[in-house]
Amino acid sequence: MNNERRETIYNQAKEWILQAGTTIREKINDPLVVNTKSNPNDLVTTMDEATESFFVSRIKDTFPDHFIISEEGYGDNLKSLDGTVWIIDPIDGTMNFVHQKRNFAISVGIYHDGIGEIGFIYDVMSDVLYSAKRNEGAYKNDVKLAPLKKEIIPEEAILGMNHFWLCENRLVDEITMQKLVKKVRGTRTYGSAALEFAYVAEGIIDGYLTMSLSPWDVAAGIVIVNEVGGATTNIDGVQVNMLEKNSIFACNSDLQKYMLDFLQKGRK
Ligand code: 2AM
Ligand code: CA
Ligand code: CA
Ligand code: CA
Repeated sequence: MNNERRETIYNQAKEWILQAGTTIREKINDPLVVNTKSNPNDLVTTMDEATESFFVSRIKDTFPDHFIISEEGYGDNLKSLDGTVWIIDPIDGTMNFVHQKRNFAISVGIYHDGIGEIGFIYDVMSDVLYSAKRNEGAYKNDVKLAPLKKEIIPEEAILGMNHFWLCENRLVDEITMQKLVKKVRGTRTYGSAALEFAYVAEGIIDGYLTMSLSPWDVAAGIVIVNEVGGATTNIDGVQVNMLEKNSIFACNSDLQKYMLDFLQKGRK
């Protein structure tokens, strides 16, 4: 994708994201219709759907040759990442949106022929926009994020992860995960994958570990974390496939080898 084209798409995406965020803030106290999807904790609201539909209709009008992968069903059913593909989560952290009215984000990753070119993660209620363009660094609002510091050791690391890792699970035995939780300085669970990626990029957590996420949960975060020199793979150290669900391990690259070795010890 040439730079001029990318700049146009970046500016347009940013405008729509800020606009969608303003609408959500204006309606944050309106009565909500909440439905469930795969299980009683898997929520979707009319706001998730309206926000996704807003993006899809704008993109289809303005960039009719672009494709869309998105959570709530308004996008395309893609078998390939050829061309320009917007990978959108209209509200990441729907449970937080419903229960807390904060700590959720709009996540938009824009890929061209499978390469992440642009990433946006918008913390709507805080009005903080994380953004990145490939090879141009990552930003928190207008401030450039520093490259992640290299000297981090596990004993001084804070990891983002949810508590299901400590229950019996299909990926890593829970004793190994309990050892990991005791080894590191601290753990955090924020409830929005996109925000956890943004926090890794900002350097306020040192890694983020998750069992199974969809492309829209991670597409923007991967672009942003890569731009500060972080590592973004699955828990086996393999590149993430943007057409499937993946386990995820995003981190300061200094921690990567240690953590991947640790996880392999308990890998099922
Ligand atoms: P969502 O809010 O867009 O669904 C919560 O721990 C994080 O995991 C959120 O980023 C959430 O995204 C994501 N997630 C992915 N699949 C989920 C599911 N089936 N149920 C709840 N959260 C899910
Ligand atoms: Ca969801
Ligand atoms: Ca999500
Ligand atoms: Ca979502």
